[in-house]
Amino acid sequence: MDRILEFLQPARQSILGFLQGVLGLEQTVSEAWIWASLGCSLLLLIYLSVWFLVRRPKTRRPTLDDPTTPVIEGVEDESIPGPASDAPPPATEPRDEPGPQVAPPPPVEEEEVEESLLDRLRGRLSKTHDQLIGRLDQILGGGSKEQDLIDDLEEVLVTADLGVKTSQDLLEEVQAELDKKSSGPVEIKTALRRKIGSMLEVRAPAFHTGSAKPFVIMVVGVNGVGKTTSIGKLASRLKALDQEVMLVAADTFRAAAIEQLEIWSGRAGTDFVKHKPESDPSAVVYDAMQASLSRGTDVVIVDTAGRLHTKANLMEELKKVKRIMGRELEGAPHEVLLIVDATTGQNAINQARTFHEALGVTGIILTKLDGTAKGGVIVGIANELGLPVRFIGIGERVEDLREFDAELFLEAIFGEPEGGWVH
Ligand SMILES: Nc1nc2c(ncn2[C@@H]2O[C@H](COP(=O)(O)OP(=O)(O)OP(=O)(O)O)[C@@H](O)[C@H]2O)c(=O)[nH]1
Ligand SMILES: [Mg+2]
Repeated sequence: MDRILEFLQPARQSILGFLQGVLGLEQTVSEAWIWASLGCSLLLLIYLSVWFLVRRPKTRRPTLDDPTTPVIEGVEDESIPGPASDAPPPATEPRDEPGPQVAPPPPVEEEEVEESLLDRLRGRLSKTHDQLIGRLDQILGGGSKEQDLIDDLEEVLVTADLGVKTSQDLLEEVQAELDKKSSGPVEIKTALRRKIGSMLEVRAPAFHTGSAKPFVIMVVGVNGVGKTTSIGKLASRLKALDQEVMLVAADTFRAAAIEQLEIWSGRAGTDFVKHKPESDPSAVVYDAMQASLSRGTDVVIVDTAGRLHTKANLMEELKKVKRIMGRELEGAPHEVLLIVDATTGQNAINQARTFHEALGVTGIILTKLDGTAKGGVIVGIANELGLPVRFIGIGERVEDLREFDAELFLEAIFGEPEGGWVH
């Protein structure tokens, strides 16, 4: 305290001189004025310091402008105005064509009600459950004759978007069960559950990013299915596992698409490679491959277009992008992930077939399973194309991308089996 008073002495003396000499105030009045004004100044100083600390912008995320890396021509990564992770996403540009609007990543909610994985999945898949199992229960409990039962079941399976072939396969299973005569509704339902389970268990190499460095993931799918959003969520998952991730904006169709990926990149804290809108996607990928190889990136995730500016065939463009990856790194891309929107229903199987024939898809991410009754499409895709479902999207938040677990999925859809769960 003495030190503070000593420090304030010169200020006190000069104000005292001013008040007494110029204004002619008495000694006691002048002293009161001095201490009041010094106190106010101190309070103002404290207030300004706190305000400055609270409003100070957050630290920028890391970018490719690391001085240890050689400058890569065409990689526009310096001075990217990355948004603060908790700032509201900026407004996005209007689309060049009609289609789903660009969705900036939703804000990260810090507090979430504790909910088990199964409960959450059940909640999100409730419409598919109602469409498939709710109706199934009605039919099985209705005491219909055998042929009526088969007809009704067929209708349920087809309208639940399992696809014609898959529905037929399942009906054969039901027929075999009915032929046993001793089978009732419970046995039929159990047989269906078992058969759907075996359809979902596709034999495929595991999704293991450690098998190559960098592990290159090419993400494809028609526009609006959730490619960019799924990439953002996947990047966050990988970053949480301490992987060095690079996101690549090879969907150059519109500026907003690049911006959207950049926001996700900022949130997850990944490297980011982009060119100008409308530039050649292959050139972006070439730069990204070079950069990731020189930096020792663990995982490179490439966002691609669902449509093009030119009349060029989308599949031909994507094949070219894929070739560039393989040319720069043998074996790349290590995973070609097809994003499929569950709400598309039956059409999703056709889309998947087209992409698979052109690009050799290695896995599926099925998005928007929340709020749709068409979740059965997952069974059709797995069964008809023999492609593994790697992840499912059950919402727009980061944590809404889930590794696909066939058993958990069945539990969520079918509900508790006879005799309860074995824990
Ligand atoms: N409800 C829900 N919405 C999702 C899910 N995944 C993505 N979306 C939403 O789907 C919309 C389209 O997602 P994008 O990631 O922009 O799709 P895209 O395939 O990159 O679209 P283009 O870049 O136009 O080809 C956005 O509004 C997303 O928030 C999901 O699992 N559930
Ligand atoms: Mg996109």
